[in-house]
Amino acid sequence: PRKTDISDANFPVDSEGRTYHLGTRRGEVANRILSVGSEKRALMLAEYLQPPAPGRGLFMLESSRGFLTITGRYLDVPLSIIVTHMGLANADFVVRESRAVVDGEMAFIRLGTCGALQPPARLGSLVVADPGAILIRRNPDAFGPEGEALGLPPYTFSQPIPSDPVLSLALQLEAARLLGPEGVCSGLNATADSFYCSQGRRTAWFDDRNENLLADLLTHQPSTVTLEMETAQLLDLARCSRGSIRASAGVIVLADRQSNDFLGAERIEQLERLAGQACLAALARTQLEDAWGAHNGSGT
Ligand code: R1P
Ligand code: URA
Repeated sequence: PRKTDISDANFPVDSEGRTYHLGTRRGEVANRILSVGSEKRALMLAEYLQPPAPGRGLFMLESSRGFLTITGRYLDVPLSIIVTHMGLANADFVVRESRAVVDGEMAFIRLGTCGALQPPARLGSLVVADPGAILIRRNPDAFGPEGEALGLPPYTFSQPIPSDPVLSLALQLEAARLLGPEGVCSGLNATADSFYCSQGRRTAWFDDRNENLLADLLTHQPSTVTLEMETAQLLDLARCSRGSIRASAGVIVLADRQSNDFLGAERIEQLERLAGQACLAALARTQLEDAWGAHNGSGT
């Protein structure tokens, strides 16, 4: 979009009503959103969308911060795919700035990748975050001069944050249809604020004090099966959305944290396509108070 001045330091928008980081405005975003971690995944899944209106292309807009929004239809229902990139802050931008330009109830599904801690999550399966996700945060105070003396824990674990049961079930059913029943399972996810230290990965360069992190995590929540970086933020915002957002997530296991195996690139892409279609179908088939009107965006 054209650069215009920003107003309102509390919730910045430009003179066209475009949000500060995603760059979208009312009419360009649907109330059903598939949030994905990479542009490659988004463009691949956009192949399954139909245009928002006959005779038009898909709406596509990439902001100056690299957030790509693609809006079209799936099963004739308006739907957006948004590249969320990685981490808690980016998930926060996507949910809050999309919420600001959409009327009516919204549904978000995240399709991501993850590491597996224990069965039933296994390499190549899709794990639906049902019952939800916990948040693991590094605690900087533990690493400061008084941290050790005070016995502060280097990492903190939140209580589980629930996913929407209707959306989660819809995703499991659609995924079982496309991946086969043995290709999908459900379980508690853990979202970490780093790929490295707060997921228990160890390197020599930093004092991370995370030797016992995965064991401590399983003591805190024995049923945790997956580790990734966004789901808990999405679920927390949905829980706090005054009933205006339903959210769930499915994550493809590409790293086995016990055997250290990693899934091949070709298989990851196959699974992204199938799981992606399951997410799109679950979003399209979930009933919402749908106030999304005719598409009036100015995309390509
Ligand atoms: C880390 O490699 C990234 O992969 C996972 C994590 O949550 C993090 O974003 O998900 P995505 O594949 O959706 O990015
Ligand atoms: N994404 C993560 O955040 N962790 C993993 O182990 C794999 C993918």
